Amino acid sequence: MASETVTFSSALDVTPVAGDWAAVRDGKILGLAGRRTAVERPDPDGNRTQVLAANIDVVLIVVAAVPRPSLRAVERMQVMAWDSGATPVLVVTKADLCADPEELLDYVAPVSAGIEVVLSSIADGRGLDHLRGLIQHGTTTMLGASGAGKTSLLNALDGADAAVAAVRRDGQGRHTTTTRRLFFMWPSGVMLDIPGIRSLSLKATQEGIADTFEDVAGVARNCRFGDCTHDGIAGCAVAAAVAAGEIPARRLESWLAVQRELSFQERRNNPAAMAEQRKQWKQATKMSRKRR
Ligand SMILES: Nc1nc2c(ncn2[C@@H]2O[C@H](COP(=O)(O)OP(=O)(O)OP(=O)(O)O)[C@@H](O)[C@H]2O)c(=O)[nH]1
Ligand SMILES: [Mg+2]
Ligand SMILES: [Zn+2]
Repeated sequence: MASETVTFSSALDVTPVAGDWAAVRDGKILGLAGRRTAVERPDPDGNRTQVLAANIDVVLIVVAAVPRPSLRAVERMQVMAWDSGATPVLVVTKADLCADPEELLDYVAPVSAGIEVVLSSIADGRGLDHLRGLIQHGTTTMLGASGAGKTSLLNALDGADAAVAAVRRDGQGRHTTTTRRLFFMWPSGVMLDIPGIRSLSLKATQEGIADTFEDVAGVARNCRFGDCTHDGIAGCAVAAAVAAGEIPARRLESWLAVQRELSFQERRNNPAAMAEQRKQWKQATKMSRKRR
């Protein structure tokens, strides 16, 4: 793998990120190709977005089997992955540490309806061949908390010693991986190792949410009112499905939480909509005053 330090022209209107295709001459990036997909999240300041990786085909959502993975985290990383344009796969790794992997798969089933789930372990090798098959045709990146086992997975998946030696850093410490790096995998495929994600704040779209919450969104189309708030009012198909045990209650809560987050973002990014909302709130307050 060729590696060199390049600078980029301040005339570029987009900052190059890992995964970008760049035109380089004399150590300088002159231009970038348009991005096919982009894994994004809000900047820490919340106003802009940060592109974590570009041109990714597969996003492995990596969670450790032990301690029990956070379903909320899986849902959020899934929204991020769907929104990027890539295909998410849930990887439950460190399966060797788990006494009952089947039970664990049942546990994550409600949050992985439309995606593939792979149980893996670098200790006993399970799932690795299957993952090699998934990553061989394009570029893959991994999303997951620090310590989830992302870099270990990359090492285990790759047969080429050189790349392994170059990345093997399997200390117990937090944030072992601090930079983003592309690795050419053996026999084929490219993987981008990125540091664990600390914050689960989202830059979501309705589409990403609908893909992730396919079960809830599908049923919601049957609610009697188009603007149904799904909080138990008459004609709500989602509330009925929860009551009938067809949709877990936490799934509905999760879905409502990301919806709220999305509408907050939309208002923040759209001051006119924010003003409109304020007007509506004011009116509602006035009306409730009048009624009294
Ligand atoms: N028992 C067991 N331990 C594992 C497995 N995979 C990873 N580990 C251990 O988990 C720890 C963290 O692994 P890393 O691969 O560094 O985690 P990471 O997700 O890359 O973490 P950051 O780089 O900080 O984001 C290391 O001590 C690994 O040895 C596994 O399949 N089984
Ligand atoms: Mg790492
Ligand atoms: Zn409803």
